[in-house]
Amino acid sequence: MENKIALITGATSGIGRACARKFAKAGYRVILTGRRADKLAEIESELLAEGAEVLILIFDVRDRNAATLAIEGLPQEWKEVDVLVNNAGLALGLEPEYEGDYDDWDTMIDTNIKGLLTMTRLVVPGMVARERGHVINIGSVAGDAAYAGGNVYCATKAAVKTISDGLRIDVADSNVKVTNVKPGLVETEFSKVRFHGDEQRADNVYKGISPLTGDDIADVVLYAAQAPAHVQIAEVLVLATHQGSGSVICRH
Ligand code: NDP
Ligand code: 8X3
Repeated sequence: MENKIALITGATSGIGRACARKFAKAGYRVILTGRRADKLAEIESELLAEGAEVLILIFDVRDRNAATLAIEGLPQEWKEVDVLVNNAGLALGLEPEYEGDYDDWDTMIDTNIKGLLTMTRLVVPGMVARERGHVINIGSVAGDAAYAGGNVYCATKAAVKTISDGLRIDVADSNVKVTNVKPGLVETEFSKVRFHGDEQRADNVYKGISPLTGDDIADVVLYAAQAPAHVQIAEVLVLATHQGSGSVICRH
């Protein structure tokens, strides 16, 4: 049998890029998506040099037509996706809800909720028809409880939890599995994006604590993907050791 195929959204950086490396190393053929063509080309060359099979797709998950064209246009030998890692996502801003930015809200909702749903809608029918597959959504500790300034971002990740639970119920009569991986503080481009490029402010988020890395989360994602056929890892919360919850972080 051919090696399994993993489709990872948001593979240009952070958790998605780490998943791309781990899945490729584990022998998966990887389909990597994102908006930044240069970053995708970089990771593609790196993985090709290591002998992996890689296909890159450049599109914005908010653009339903582009996503549809990309998935429906997959070459025949790449169509049977075994694992969909719905990772593409972001936070924008940390303002109180009553001072939030309308555009930031739209971007988070359109990416983290609607983009994830679009990818699920495009890929899961094939999984159900083939009687095999696994959707691994990257949720967050932020979806468990709101924290100061987290409001809309936290709501999008709470939605990821509910959407994961809903899908798990809807595919329970098939062999398709659904996992929601909920990381805590992971040092990636996440905070730089959240603070609109303010590196100093982004660095402060990880001061005085050993944060998780993209690799730490990729290990969990791969573990869930490789669990035996009868084992469905439904949800995993992964925190840094000195993090008690979304809002309790002990800095030394
Ligand atoms: P990064 O900013 O490093 O990576 C985000 C990835 O998402 C990039 O590859 C980016 O690619 C992609 N992306 C963002 N918007 C879009 C879009 N509209 N269309 C396609 N791709 C998009 O952050 P992380 O790796 O930390 O974040 C990955 C996921 O993990 C997110 O869902 C985030 O909410 C979640 N998470 C992160 C935590 C953290 O502390 N870092 C903790 C908990 C959850 P490009 O810009 O090239 O399109
Ligand atoms: C990302 C983790 O705590 O910054 O979802 O929201 S947090």
